[in-house]
Amino acid sequence: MSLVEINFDGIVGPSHNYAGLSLGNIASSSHGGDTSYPRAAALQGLGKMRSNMELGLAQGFLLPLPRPNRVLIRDLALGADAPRQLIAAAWSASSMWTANAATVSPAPDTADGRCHLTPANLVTMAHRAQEWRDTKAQLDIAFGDSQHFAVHDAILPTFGDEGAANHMRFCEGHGASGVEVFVYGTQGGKFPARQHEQASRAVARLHGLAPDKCVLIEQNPEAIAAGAFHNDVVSVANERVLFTHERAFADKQGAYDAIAAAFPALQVVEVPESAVSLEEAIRTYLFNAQLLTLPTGEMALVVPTECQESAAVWSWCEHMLATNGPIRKVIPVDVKQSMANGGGPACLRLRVVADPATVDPRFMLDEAKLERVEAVVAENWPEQIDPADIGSDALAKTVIEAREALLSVLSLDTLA
Ligand code: SUG
Repeated sequence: MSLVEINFDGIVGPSHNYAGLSLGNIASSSHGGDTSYPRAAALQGLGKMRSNMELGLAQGFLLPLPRPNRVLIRDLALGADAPRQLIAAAWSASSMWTANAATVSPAPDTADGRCHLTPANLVTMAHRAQEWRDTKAQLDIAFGDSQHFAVHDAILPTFGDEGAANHMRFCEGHGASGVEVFVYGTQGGKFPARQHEQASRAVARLHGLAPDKCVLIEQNPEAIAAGAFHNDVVSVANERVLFTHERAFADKQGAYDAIAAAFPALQVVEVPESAVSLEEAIRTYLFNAQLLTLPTGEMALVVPTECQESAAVWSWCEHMLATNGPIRKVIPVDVKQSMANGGGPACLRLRVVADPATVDPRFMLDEAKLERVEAVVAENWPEQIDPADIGSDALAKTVIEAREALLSVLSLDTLA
C-alpha cells in the first residue's frame, strides 16, 4: 500500500456570499455586505486544484453542503422576520474551507493502524456549527472502507474544535509515523479563541495517538487578537518543516523545543516581525499556504496572489528562495473570492495521508472530471449574489438546483 498526501479541496458552493458572520476574521468582517461572485469563486478553487494536479499531486474534493439549510431553519424556527445574520447562517457556503472539516491522523500514527478522522464541531459560530453532520455524511462515504479508515462523530460541543486548521503533523516522509501538534487558544482579546485545549486532547485520544507523539501548544493571544482566528493563518507544517511567523505561539521557544523534543529532525523557517509584521502576514495570508512536497522531493509553497502584491511579503519570499532553505518554490494562486471571507489556499483543503486506492473514487479528481465539474459550475452557479438576495425563494431554487446538478454529474445523488 502506498501512502501519499491527498488534498481534499472544498468545491465552493453556489450560495457563496459575504454576510460578515465571523467575528475575529477580519476579511469576513470587512467584506460583510459586499456582492459575491459564486461562479468565479468556484472556478478559482477549481483552478487551484488543477494547478496542484499539474504539479503531479493527488487531488480529491468535498462537496458543498445543502443550502439554504432547511434543518437549521427548522431548528431555530427562522421565519422571514428572523435576524438577517441567522438567515445568512443558513445560507453560508463556509464548508468550502475543508481545513475545518475534520482533524485527520494518518494510519502510521494511530494505535489501530487506521487513518482516523474526526469532524470539527465548529461550535464558536452558528453558520459553522451546522456543518459537521453533513460533512460526516461525506466522510462516511469517501472514507467508508473501515479496514483503512475510522470516521468519528464530532466531539462534545462544550469544547470548540476547528479541525485541521489547528493541527500540524511532522514526519520524515508522509507515509512514515509522525508527531502531531495540536494548537489551542485560551484568549484573543476582543475575539474568540475557537480551539479548546480539551477538544484537542479528546481528538488525540480518540485517534489513538501515542502520548509521546503528541504536542499541545498554545496560540499567541496577540495573534488571535490581530485576526489569526485559526493557527493556520500564522503557521503551516510539512514533513520536517515548520513555516511560521515569530509571533504565532504564546511561548515561541517553548513551542519549538517541545516539537523538537518529540521530533528531533524539526527545521523551523521563522519569519520575523521585522520582515513581515503580524498584521501584514494576516492581511496577505502568507502562512495560509499549502506547503507541498513535489514529486521531485522539493517543497513548494502555494500562496495567495495577495502575497505577490505585498512588497514586504514578496521580498521576504525572494530572500527565502535565495538563502537555499527547505522551501524551494513559491507559487501564487488567485483565490480572491475565498480570501475576501478569510479563506486562503490552505483553508480550502483537507490533507489526508492515505492510499488513493482506498478512497471512494467519486471523491478523487482527475482532469476529465475537473472539466465536467467546471462545466456544471459555469452553467449553474449564480454569477453574483447581492446581500439583499439572501433568503429569496428564487435564489434558493437556483442554489438547490445547482448543487443537485453537481451531485448528479459526480454520481453522488445520495447526498441530496
Ligand atoms: O471560519 N470564514 C471562515 C474562514 C475559515 C478559514 N479557515 C481556515 N483558516 N482554516 C471562518 O471564519 C466567513 C463567512 C461569512 O462571513 O459569511 C467564514 O465563515
